[in-house]
Amino acid sequence: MKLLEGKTVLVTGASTGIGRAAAIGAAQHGADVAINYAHSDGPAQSCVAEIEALGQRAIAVKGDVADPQTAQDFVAKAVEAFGKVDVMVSNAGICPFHAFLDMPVDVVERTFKVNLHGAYFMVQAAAQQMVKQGHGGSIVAVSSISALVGGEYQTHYTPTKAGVHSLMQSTAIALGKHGIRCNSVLPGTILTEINKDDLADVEKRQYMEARTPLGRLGQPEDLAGPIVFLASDMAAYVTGAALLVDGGMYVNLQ
Ligand code: NAD
Ligand code: RM4
Repeated sequence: MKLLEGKTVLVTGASTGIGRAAAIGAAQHGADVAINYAHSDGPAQSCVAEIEALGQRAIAVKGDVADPQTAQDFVAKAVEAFGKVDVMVSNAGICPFHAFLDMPVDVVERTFKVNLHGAYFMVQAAAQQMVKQGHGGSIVAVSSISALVGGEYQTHYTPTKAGVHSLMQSTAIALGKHGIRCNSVLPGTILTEINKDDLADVEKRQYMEARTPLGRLGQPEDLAGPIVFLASDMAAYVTGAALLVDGGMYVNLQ
């Protein structure tokens, strides 16, 4: 059964990792997909090609989510290509691991801007379009297990992920009257570019694996199903919710 037939899905930061898996998962479920990406064209174009090979339409729009204009531009280009926006997956994020006491100001500011301001303006731009269309929609933000727990080298990052989680709670209220649902997924530790260097530390990686009841760290594709579900009408009465997708890591105290 295809869950997103006829829908237009937008995904930020979708040339790699979780965003890419979500974009391809949406296409496998019958959606046309617009992806935002920040850096090199190659991975974005290969994501577009993968979606087209599935028989769906796709466009890639370059832009830095930290700039509020990027959100307006992304939504406008998606509407130009596909006529509407049904789903926004706000996924783009960075986590430059760094100790707290000597954290550079620019690293803090950039992390806040990309992860939190970026999500805010993307969600707002998508919601403005959905309200104009008048037939509701679904917004899924990629928060994190780190919205609920801390990280020694993530003091600039975990507040942004708690912020994204909180943003979905407030927008669920603000947008409910328009039939727009807002939820977040909270991935645990997923093997992607964002933590490649951090997990190159074998001891740390083994510790994270041992904390995970399902016995392995996640793959980007582990997020595709939960994101597609929340995006789809299967989740028609789900809003303001947060879904941990972490192999059980969060509940594993002892
Ligand atoms: P990733 O590095 O593969 O993906 C992040 C994507 O965001 C990249 O494609 C990157 O180019 C893009 N991006 C970064 N800055 C951007 C900007 N300014 N504008 C537009 N795009 C930008 O890593 P990932 O793990 O797939 O990360 C995706 C999301 O998942 C992030 O928000 C991250 O916080 C979240 N997350 C990841 C994990 C994990 O363990 N990997 C766990 C919890 C949450
Ligand atoms: C997540 C979580 C993971 C980490 C990534 C970067 O939110 O903390 O363990 O690897 O961020």
